[in-house]
Amino acid sequence: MDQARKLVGTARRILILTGAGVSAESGVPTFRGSDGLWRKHRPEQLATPQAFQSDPRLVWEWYGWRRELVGACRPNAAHAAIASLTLANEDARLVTQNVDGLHELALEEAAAQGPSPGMSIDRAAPIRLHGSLFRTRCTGCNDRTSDRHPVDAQSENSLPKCRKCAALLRPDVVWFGEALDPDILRNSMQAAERADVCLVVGTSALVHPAASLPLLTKQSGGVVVEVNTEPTPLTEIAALSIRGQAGQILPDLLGVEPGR
Ligand code: BV8
Ligand code: ZN
Repeated sequence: MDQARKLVGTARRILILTGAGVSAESGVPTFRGSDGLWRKHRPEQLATPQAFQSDPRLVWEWYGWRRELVGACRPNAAHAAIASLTLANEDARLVTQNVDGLHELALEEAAAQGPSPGMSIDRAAPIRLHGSLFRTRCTGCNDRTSDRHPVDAQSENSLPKCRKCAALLRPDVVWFGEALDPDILRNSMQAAERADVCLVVGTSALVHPAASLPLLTKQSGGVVVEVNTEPTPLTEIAALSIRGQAGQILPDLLGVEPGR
C-alpha cells in the first residue's frame, strides 16, 4: 500500500479507469457478479442492437429496472476520493465504463464542498466510454437528451418516443458490437498514452477497447496499479495489484480523508 501511495502520490499525470466494481458498494449490481443476471438474461445478451431490434420492450424494461435501481444509489467513498483527486489535480483524468452516473454525482458533491482554486468541474468530468443510463438517443433523427424518467415498458406503444420526430428512443449507451464514439475513444487513448500511472479500479478487464487502455499506458512507459477484490487479466501487467474493496482502499490510496 505504501508503494502504491508513493507511485500515485508522485505521478505527474494519472489516468483512472473504473468499472462496475467501483459502484458495487453503492448497491449497483456488477455485470459478472452473481447479481449481474436479470431475469436469467446476461447483460451481453440484452446490451446489443440485435436484442433491441428483436424485442425493444424487453430491453427497455431492463434499462428501466436499472434506472430505478441506480437512481436510488449514492456515490461511495471510492467515487468521492476520485472526485476530490480529479478536482485537485488537473493532470488526473477519469475514464469510466460505468453508465450509472455515480462519478458525476460525486463530482458535484465534491465541488459543492468548496471550489478547488482554478479547477472547473467540466475539466474534472469523467470520460464516459459506454454512455449513460440517464440519456436517450433517437433511432430516427439521432437526437440525444438526458432522461431520468421511469420507463413504461408495458407495450411497444408505451415505450419512449422522440419529441422531435416521434421515432422510438433507445438508451444512449454503447452496445456490444457497436463502435465507441471516435472522439471519446481518441481522448481516452491519448490520456492513457500520456499517463505516468494508470490506476485501474473495479473492472474485470474483459471488455474491449476499454481493457486495452492500461496496456497503452504500460507501452508508453507508464505503470499500472490495480485495485480489485480479485485478480484480473491486467494483474500480470500491473506493477502493483491491491486486493480489497475500492471504497475502503481508495480514500487512503489517494490521500483523501474518508467522508471529506
Ligand atoms: C466494439 C454499456 C467494434 C451498455 C457496455 C477484442 C477482444 C475480444 C472482444 C472484443 C475485442 N474488441 C471488441 C470486442 C467485442 C466486445 C467485447 O469486448 N466483448 C467482450 C465481452 C469479450 N466489445 C465491443 O463490442 C465494443 N465495441 O468493439 O466495436 C466495432 C468497431 C467498428 C464498427 C463496429 C464495431 C463495445 C463494448 C461496450 C459494450 N457496452 N456497457 C450497458 O451498460 O447497458 S460494456 C459493460 O460491460 C460495462 O460498461 C463494462 O465495460 C463491462 C462490464 O465490465 P466491468 O465494468 O469490469 O464489470 P464486471 O462485473 O465484469 O467486473 C467487476 C469487477 O469489479 C470484477 O473484477 C470484480 O472482482 C470487481 N469488484 C467487485 N466489487 C468490487 C470490485 N473491485 C473493487 N471493489 C469492489 N467493491
Ligand atoms: Zn427523433
